[in-house]
Amino acid sequence: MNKILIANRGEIAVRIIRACKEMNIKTVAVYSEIDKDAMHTRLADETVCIGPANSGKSYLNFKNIIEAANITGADSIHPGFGFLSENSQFAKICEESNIKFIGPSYKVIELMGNKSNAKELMKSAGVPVVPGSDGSVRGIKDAIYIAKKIGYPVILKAAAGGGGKGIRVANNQEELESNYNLVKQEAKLSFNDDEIYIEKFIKNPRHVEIQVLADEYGNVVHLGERDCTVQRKHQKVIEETPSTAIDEKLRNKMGEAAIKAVKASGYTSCGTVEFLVDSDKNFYFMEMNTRIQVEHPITEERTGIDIVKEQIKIAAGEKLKLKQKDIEFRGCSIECRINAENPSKYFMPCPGTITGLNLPGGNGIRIDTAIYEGYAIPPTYDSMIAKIIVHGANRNEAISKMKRALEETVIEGVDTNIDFLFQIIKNHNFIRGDFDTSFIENEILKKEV
Ligand code: MV4
Repeated sequence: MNKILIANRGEIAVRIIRACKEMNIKTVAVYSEIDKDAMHTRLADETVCIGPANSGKSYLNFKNIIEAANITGADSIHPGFGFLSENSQFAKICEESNIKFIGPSYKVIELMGNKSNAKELMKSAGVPVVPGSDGSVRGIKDAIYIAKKIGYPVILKAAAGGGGKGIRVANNQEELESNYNLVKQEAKLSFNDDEIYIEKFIKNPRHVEIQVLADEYGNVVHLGERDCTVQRKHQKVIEETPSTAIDEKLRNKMGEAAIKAVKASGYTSCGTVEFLVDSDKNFYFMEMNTRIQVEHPITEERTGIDIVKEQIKIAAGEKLKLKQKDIEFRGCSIECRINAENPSKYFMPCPGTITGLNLPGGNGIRIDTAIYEGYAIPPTYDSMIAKIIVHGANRNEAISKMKRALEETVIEGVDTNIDFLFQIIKNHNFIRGDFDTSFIENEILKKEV
């Protein structure tokens, strides 16, 4: 690999450019008209404007991105996360254009994109799944029959969904009958695919995911878990590793299940296997994310492994040098996502120019960001502007570091969620590791202000 085009923006584009520089790989940034002065545009060796601010016409524009790769002689494309990262059609077009897509094959992206098919495959591979329909539901009668068998409450999910879009809970048959059509309509509208599946609703679960690396020769390792239970409206807010919900024994079991999932699907590249963990410590496969994720740095801090470099080496056809027994898990790492938004106004995004900036530093603190003083955060893209990642010998130390880091942080000119993050970090139940997916709604938002 000689030259990588990064088909993304913001902190992940910067993260990838940095990995390339350390590997002596040339970089091409693509940017929309509004991102002319963005950090990723400034850091890359070459830049190509791929269209107007609207991401449909720029960061999602297949034709312009492929053309940018051809013009600059880039031999590969890193999609980052979001945008084209899980678009199997784009991955296919890269392959047909003789450009290496840095990620799994388009066939695996397609397979995992249908959550119902992915679940069936996992079930047959012996990975634990939530009881529910065998594949998709055939009709309302089928749904009622399955719900009776597994017992209420049940959850209806769009097969093409994921990450929280197109899901609804039904507590009884009446709710099932009304929600069935609603989810089908939502699925049709959002994904142009009205396939849905049904499963037992797990109350107050934890979201625990396993990071994996798989090369093109069948070598697979897992890099432990991330606990992403602290979310608001399906947006992760704080992630940590290790999870306070699992112990060494469960980590090994979930790691082995994740490796099984990877091998059963022929997955290559870095990826994440998402599980729900219930209050009795049972775990169930949810979905697989076929990309590098926002929260990958906490795994890097805890294992000392550069996941983006590993991902690039795998795409270049190298063999994984890492062996499972050599992977060590050290201390605790926590990430806070800083968003330009106003928590007291329903978390409304707050774009604007950064007039003053002081980012934290010192022992055990890492900042992944693409902002700088004077930078104008455009209103066009998502509001996440920085990630604070801490690493400490244990969870208490990591929490202390995060408190200090949040206190040191000054971002002027736009509203941010820094005070909101601080409320979570100092919350008694958070400190005790006692929370589930309802934590922000029930413990933070109901009680304060
Ligand atoms: C569930 C569930 C309970 N039971 N499935 C939400 C997004 C998607 N990734 C899966 N989701 C859920 N699936 C069963 N069978 C609860 C959720 C869920 C959730 C999961 C992880 C983190 C936060 C969540 C918030 C609400 C619901």
